Amino acid sequence: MDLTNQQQQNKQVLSQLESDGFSLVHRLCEPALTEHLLKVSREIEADIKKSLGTKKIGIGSRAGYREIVQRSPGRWDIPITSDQFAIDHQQMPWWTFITDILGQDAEHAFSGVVSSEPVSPEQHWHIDSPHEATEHLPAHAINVLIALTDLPLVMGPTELARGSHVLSNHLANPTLVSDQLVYQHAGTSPVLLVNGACEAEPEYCSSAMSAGSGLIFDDRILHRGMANLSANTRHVAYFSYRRKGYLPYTHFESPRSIFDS
Ligand SMILES: O=C(O)CCC(=O)C(=O)O
Repeated sequence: MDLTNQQQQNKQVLSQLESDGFSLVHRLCEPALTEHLLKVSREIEADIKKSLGTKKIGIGSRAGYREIVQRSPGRWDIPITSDQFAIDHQQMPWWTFITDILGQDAEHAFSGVVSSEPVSPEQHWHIDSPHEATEHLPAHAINVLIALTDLPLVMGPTELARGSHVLSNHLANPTLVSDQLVYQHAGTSPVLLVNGACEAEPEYCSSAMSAGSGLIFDDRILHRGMANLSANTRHVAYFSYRRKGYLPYTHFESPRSIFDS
């Protein structure tokens, strides 16, 4: 039986996710959906930043609040619930990728917007959660990152190290330290993953994205947000999903709220 174009494209995305750890899908979202996500993101971000006011906030999930984390200088992560976004995940154009990878009972873990201000620097390389076993298992969590506006290279899209979702296994490679992979650490880089081995350093991949494009990636891949060298804030919405039974614990770790008295 011949596969339709759509089926062929889906197959290619799944195969790239398995081999490279990521796939960039052009025009994943219709313009109306992209505009809606941008509008909600901007409104919620403005409210949260107003409530944050002059409260002290450091870098990283432990130094942030439940409602806002500064992932690196000038790069703000604001969680936004499905209700706030007013979306049904099963109706989203990426849902079939999620269930193909994580199973029909895949669960939404969290979502939000990452906004990097003009002149915010590039991040340190990091993964979003560590491997769970010595052998390479299928992904336990997948992220979908949607460009909410056109995102030329000068605005600093996400850069990924091709195939590093396999090489980042600290249980298989005793030279790797889990916390230094997950929590941004200046010494972490793609070459670290192959130190002492005869393998080539993973290729660095970053690409301009048009509004509505989606970057789908394995939570275990080494990646970083690039510097925003433009005059405008860069907004990307993210949607994270987990295999049923997997409990993410490294993403939002601060118990405090900006609304605490
Ligand atoms: O800003 C980006 O492109 C990626 C952000 C990220 O990976 C993070 O903050 O953990």
